[in-house]
Amino acid sequence: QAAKVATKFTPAQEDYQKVYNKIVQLVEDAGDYDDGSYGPVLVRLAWHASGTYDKETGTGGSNYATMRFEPEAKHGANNGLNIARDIMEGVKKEFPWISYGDLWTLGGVCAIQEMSGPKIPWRPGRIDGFATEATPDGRLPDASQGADHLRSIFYRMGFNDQEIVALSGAHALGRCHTDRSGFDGPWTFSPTTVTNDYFKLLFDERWIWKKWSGPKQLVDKKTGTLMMLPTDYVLTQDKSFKKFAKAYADDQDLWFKDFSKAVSTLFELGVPTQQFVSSEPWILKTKEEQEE
Ligand code: CCH
Repeated sequence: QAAKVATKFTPAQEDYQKVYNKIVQLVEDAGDYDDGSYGPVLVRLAWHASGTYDKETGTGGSNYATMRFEPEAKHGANNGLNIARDIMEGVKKEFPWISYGDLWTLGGVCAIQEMSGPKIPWRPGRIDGFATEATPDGRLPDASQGADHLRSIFYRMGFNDQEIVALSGAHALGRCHTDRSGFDGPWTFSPTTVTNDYFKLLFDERWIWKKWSGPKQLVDKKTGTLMMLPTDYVLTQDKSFKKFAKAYADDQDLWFKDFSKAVSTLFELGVPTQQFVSSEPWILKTKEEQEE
């Protein structure tokens, strides 16, 4: 009689689609949070897990999910992301075979797609690393700074000016929380829907410095309810950034196309190509598409 050989479970695309669907379900079950959804904070988790990449040393990025460890979990830039990590823990319980890096980036993909955004090509292959691989503080952008800072942070990840502007459009989603970053307010009137309103508002509204004891930020003069960070506003002030920001304000399809490409690249930073299970990223289906 042949001996029983323990075979390792090799998940296929349909298994990752199941994880995607579980994220959708947990976010729905969680109900009204913040402006109505956990989606934005899941996008921020995926971005902060990836944006620590340094192309010179090949360190950081989404591969090892080092935000699980202190001190990275406690870096000021990651304040509040424990909320997103906790939601993802519920998914991990049902699909223990998925790595945290894959799970968190898939959470970002799922959130963007389900909030009416473009498809984000994604593929699995990230592995769980160790605390020794955690990145030093200061790799993520500081919102109080200007164009030089934005360039030095994003060029370090390997992005150019066009990609910096395209990625910044993610601020169509979510809001700032005084107990997390110190800043306050949402960027748009529809913070749980992916639109190019961030770019439109940057140009269409009059932005004035907020009079308060908090960190320097702008508010829209008309309603006083929207906000821009100094790093957002600089996209209208720097000549090179402005050209792209204007183009995205005028053409949502163009921004969707460029945003999709840049986010897909962002979420793969730091992952050696040979680790990916497929040579091309996949397009996972939205909940709505599966109901058709
Ligand atoms: Fe961001 N972001 N972000 N951001 N961000 C904040 C919130 C979100 C900067 C600073 C802040 C990107 C780029 C930048 C999201 C996605 C992206 C907050 C408020 C600050 C501050 C945190 C709080 O108080 O809760 C700076 C500086 C940059 C420089 O470029 C990029 C790139 C992305 C994604 C591609 C999302 C989404 C949020 C909302 C989170 C929430 O909880 O609502």
